Amino acid sequence: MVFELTAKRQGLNSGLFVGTGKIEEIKYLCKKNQTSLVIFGQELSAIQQRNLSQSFNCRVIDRVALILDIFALRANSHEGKVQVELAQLEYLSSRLVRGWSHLERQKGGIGLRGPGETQLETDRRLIGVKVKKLRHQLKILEKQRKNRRRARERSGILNVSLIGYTNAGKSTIFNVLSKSKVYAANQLFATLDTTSRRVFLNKGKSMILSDTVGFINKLPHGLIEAFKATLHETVHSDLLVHVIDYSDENWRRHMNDVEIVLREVGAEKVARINLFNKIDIKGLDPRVEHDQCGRINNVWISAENNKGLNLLKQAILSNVLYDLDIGFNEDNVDSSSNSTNSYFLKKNKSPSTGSLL
Ligand SMILES: Nc1nc2c(ncn2[C@@H]2O[C@H](COP(=O)(O)OP(=O)(O)OP(=O)(O)O)[C@@H](O)[C@H]2O)c(=O)[nH]1
Ligand SMILES: [Mg+2]
Repeated sequence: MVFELTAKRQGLNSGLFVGTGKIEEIKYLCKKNQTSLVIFGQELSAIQQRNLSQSFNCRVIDRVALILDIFALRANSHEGKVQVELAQLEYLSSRLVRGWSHLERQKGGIGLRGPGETQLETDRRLIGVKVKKLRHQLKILEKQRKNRRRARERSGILNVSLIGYTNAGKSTIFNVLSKSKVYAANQLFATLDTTSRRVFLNKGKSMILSDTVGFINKLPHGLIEAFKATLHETVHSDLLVHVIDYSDENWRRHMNDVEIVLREVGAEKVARINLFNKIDIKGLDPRVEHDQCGRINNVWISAENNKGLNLLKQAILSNVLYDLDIGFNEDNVDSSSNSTNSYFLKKNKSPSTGSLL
């Protein structure tokens, strides 16, 4: 990155997004640094993007395009790729506006175009066809995902999802707990695909732990739409572990951003544990806090240094035992009774099997 600028504005300039003074400043910097790309940290309209690009004489992209680009780089699985492509096409179709003169020209011709169609109409039609195809593919994948989830639910085992702002340390925690090697790195959206593993909590008690895609402030709506199936996994969890980067000075704001996405996917009511990670950076020791009902609702850990992960397991069990109305103490956790495993039978079977408890 060559330069970074911020601007405070009361109202937005509809044609150029920022004021003419700022435009001149950026223009000067672009020329001086021979800049090839300018990224706006906000969402731009197609017209603004075109006008800015013409002013700066280089490519201009907005926040949504940047996030989509990162997602496209990280997509590994077939489903991930389809989801990202769908979000990209939806974004692109909203960008196809009158104003790029070549799109307005009428081009009859052999092959793709119908007679008299403008380039703009052709592009829209082709995108529409592709979007329909991708949606259909996603529907099939969603069905498979649903079946897998049902099978998991039938097995009656506790489902716990690690959720949170991107780069908070979800995958690192997942790897330590499940002894896996999913990709964890100091970058945005390192994880796109949900990975699930069985993790043992204590003597014979276990859970299915899922590592999920990270959230970000103002996650583009198109992406939430495309990733709905993946995000809905969180809605069907028994418990969410909200991972927070406690070393980040903006952690409160990030927590709030996560809440907004959870609300958007309908997961705001799922039971929650707040997991404050990276305490090593702040030189703190692992600890827990209880809520009024005695459940552990806040845990401080360092996944990197493997400190406090047992406290997280205890917190998960305390929530499960609370649901079972058993109450939490170390005896319950360590006893060889399989009461916590029965929790899932209670949840998923008919009332008559509740006696299994
Ligand atoms: N110092 C420190 N660094 C950590 C800790 N936990 C994770 N990290 C680092 O934080 C970075 C992000 O970790 P990830 O586990 O990939 O984060 P994530 O939440 O899965 O991120 P996304 O998949 O992008 O949403 C990595 O460089 C980790 O090494 C910790 O406890 N302490
Ligand atoms: Mg990750």
